[in-house]
Amino acid sequence: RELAPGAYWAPGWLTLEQQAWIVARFREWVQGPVPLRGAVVNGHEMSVKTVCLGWHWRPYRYSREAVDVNGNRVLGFPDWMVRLGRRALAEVDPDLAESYSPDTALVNYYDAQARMGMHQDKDEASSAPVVSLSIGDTCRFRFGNTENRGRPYEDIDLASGDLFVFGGPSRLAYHGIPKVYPGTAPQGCGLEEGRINITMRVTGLQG
Ligand code: MD3
Ligand code: FE
Repeated sequence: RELAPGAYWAPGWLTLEQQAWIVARFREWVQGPVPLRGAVVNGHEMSVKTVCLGWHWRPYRYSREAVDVNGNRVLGFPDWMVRLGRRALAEVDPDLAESYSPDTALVNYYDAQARMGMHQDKDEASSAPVVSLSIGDTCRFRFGNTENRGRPYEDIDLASGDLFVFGGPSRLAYHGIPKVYPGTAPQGCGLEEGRINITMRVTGLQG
C-alpha cells in the first residue's frame, strides 16, 4: 500500500526461508573485515549497531574504508542484493526497477532497547529510492514529514519480512524507530532476538 507519495509498504514480502537465509549472511558479514558498531553522532554512540556493504557509512559521509571503526575496507555489495533490490522496486515502480543499481547497504541491528531518533537520510548524492527490509522482532516505525522531526507523522508496526520503498517526495521524509517489541520475531526467521533492517541505497559516488 502507498503510505504517502513515493512511500510503499509490502507486509510479509520476504518468505521465512528468505529471511533465514539473509540472517545467515548477516552472521557472516559481522565476522567480516568490519564488525557491527554503533556510529557516533554528536559525541553519542547510537544504540542501533550497523555493518555496511559496498560503502561504509558514518554520519554525514560514505567511504570505502571503515575509518571510524578499524580502517578496513568494507565487504563488496553482493550481486544477489542488487537483484533483490530490483525485484523489490519492481513491486512499486517497474519502470525504475531495471536501472536501479544500489551500491551500499546499511545493515542495522536492534536489541530490545535500541532506538533510532527522527532523521532524514541526506548523505547520498542520488535521489534514487531506498529499499528497506526488516527481519526479526516487530518495531514501531514513525514516518514523518519532510519539514521537521515533529507532527504530522504516522506510526506503523514493521514486522519480519516487511518491505518498504521510499522514493520521490518521501525520500527526504523524517523517520525513526521509537520502539522494538521484544520476543515478536516469528519462528523460522533465523533471528532468536532483536531486529535486523537492511536499507539499500545509491550513494551517487564513484570509485
Ligand atoms: C524513509 N533505518 O538506516 S528503515 C536508516 O529500521 C534507517 O533501521 C530504519 O532509518 C531502520 O537510515 C528505518 C526505513 C527507512 C529507511 C530509509 C528511509 C525509511 C526511510 C529514507 C527516506 C525516508
Ligand atoms: Fe534513515
